[in-house]
Amino acid sequence: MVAAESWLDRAAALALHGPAHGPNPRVGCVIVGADGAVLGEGWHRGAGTPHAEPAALADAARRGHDVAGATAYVSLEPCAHTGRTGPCTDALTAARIGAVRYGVADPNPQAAGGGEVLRGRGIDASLAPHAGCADVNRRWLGSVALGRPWVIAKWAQTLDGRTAAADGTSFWITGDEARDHAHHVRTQVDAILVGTGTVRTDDPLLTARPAGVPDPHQPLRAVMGLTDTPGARIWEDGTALRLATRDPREALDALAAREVRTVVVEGGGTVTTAFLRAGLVDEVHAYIAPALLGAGTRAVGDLGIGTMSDALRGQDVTATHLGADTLVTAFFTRGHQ
Ligand code: AOF
Ligand code: ZN
Repeated sequence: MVAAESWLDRAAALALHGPAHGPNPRVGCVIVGADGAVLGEGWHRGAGTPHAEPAALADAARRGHDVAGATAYVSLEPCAHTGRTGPCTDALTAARIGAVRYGVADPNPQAAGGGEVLRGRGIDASLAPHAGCADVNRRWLGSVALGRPWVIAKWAQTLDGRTAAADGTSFWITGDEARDHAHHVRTQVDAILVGTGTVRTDDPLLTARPAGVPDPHQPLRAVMGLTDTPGARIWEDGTALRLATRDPREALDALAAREVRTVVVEGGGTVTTAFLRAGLVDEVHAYIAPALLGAGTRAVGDLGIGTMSDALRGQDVTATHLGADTLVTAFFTRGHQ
């Protein structure tokens, strides 16, 4: 008998097939028979589509397996609510599943409580805390816990922390690979936010074009600030959102109202600094080019920090070589697991 841990590893791996963007978490489910055989597997493909458990039950049915008495390993606690689809607790009960192990409790009050519902029906359901299952939904879990979109602050800088030269030029600090990576990140989030200053100086499109090809998922593009930017390319197709505020909290509220769970703040420095000052940055992506300018625009402005012990320090740091450049990522909000 393989330990629950390994089957939950499998559930977490299945979850990763789902989209990282969208209002729902990524969830995977594997149904295992008493003899340790996999009877069915499934994952959630995004809001409005079946949850992982019904997907795994359908897979077992397709394969001609009876799941009565089998164990379902799910990366997230089965939901007990009727949302865009029916309760997974009912689907598992109807299929006469014998036991359920889930790696993370569902923090969403609308859907939570499935474990207790199943136990009340005599099914051996329990939480088996699993770091891999939590990692899959780190941003989603953070967003639910914080009650606002998860904020990734992204910028490209020189080795000495400059995002533009003294004359304002900023194209291009980093090379193709780093820029392509940033496009890939855009495919995994719900929204991109910039300030009016960036629209004026860079006139960006802010679309997701990994490998130069427009992605099927295009994040919502939002511009915050009080300055008008008529004629900018971002307004051309009429889909970008104008947020007439300089307050990061207000901007996040407006995005949350549109079911945004993850947003990349792509500057400029004024907006990034405002988010940092407000304690509203959960993750930083700094693309660092081996270039020196000595003068020019700083990636981050004054944060009101006067002494080393007050520095904001990230955790779970990664460093990825992208051509001549390096992407450093770090989390600034503790995992809400
Ligand atoms: C599960 N299995 O595969 C997922 C769950 O209104 P809905 O139908 O879109 O439900 C979304 C909520 O259900 C979501 O916020 C989360 O709490 C839970 N997601 N639950 O049992 C799944 N994706
Ligand atoms: Zn469900």
